[in-house]
Amino acid sequence: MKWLRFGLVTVLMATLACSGSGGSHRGGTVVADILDVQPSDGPVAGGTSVLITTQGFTDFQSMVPTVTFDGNVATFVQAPAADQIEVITPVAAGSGFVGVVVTQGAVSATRPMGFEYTAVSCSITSICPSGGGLAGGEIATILGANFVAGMRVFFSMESPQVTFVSPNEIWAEVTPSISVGLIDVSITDPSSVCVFLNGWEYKVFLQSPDSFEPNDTLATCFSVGSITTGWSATGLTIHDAIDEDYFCYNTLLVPALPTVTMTPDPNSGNLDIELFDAATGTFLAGSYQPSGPESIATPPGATDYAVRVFGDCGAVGTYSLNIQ
Ligand SMILES: [Ca+2]
Ligand SMILES: [Ca+2]
Ligand SMILES: [Ca+2]
Repeated sequence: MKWLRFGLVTVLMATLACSGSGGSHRGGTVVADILDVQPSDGPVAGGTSVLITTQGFTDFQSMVPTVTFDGNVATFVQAPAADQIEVITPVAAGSGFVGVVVTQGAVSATRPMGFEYTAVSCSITSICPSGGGLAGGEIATILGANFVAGMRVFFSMESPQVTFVSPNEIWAEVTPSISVGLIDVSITDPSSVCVFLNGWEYKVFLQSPDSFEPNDTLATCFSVGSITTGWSATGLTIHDAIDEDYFCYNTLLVPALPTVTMTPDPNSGNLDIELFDAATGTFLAGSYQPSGPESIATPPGATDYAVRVFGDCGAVGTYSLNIQ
């Protein structure tokens, strides 16, 4: 190719020298060529800034050409030199090599296989929350890599509302389902599909508000009083994605500082706990196991404490609480 191109340039220069004008015709045929496309590859989603170097065209700075990739028009950015043009690649139908064509009036040059669209597969690393009711409607935050605008998201069906936030984050409305259980969540674009196995769980929520509500803030915590012989309750619920349960206790008269243990029912979502100084609101400690019980030993330094129970990422569930 190098020799071929050198030869073509030589012919062109010879032609120019012979004609003695700015015309670039040889034997009635327009001699124009694409000498270089840099970079020569980019993702199927388009958006790659490409510098194209040519020969045999009229000054691009005075007459902007049209550039196509596989017939799709690229977005003009600038003509940094008379024989160079910078464009943004359009979206491709799929991966593979495509022809690049520069057209300026009646003059045109083609570089077959001048650009390769590469399939960059997306990946999903987490979905938050990780489950919800059969009615759907939650806006799930999907984190991962290589997301592009226009991607389609599938839960039980295709999500009707998808928001591209960044190459690492997409928001998507969860679709309804007629059956409970784990499903795979997938994201597709024209070039690839990425799947998050068991990415979403449809559940039947049986939780209803417990008898200690409302206790969603430190100020409205349910006070269990002084922990002299311990305190416990069962059948407590984080009944929806925004429920939080605060329980306050006092240690002024206790012989030893108690340990707070929250035990979720086996079918509950991931529940966590945090401990605060109830008088100042200062965060003291948190316990965030991915499943199972959470436990925090009350640290010294305060007399009024508050434990906060909440669902990770909107999780719900039934739990018991023991302060002893
Ligand atoms: Ca509750
Ligand atoms: Ca509550
Ligand atoms: Ca947990």
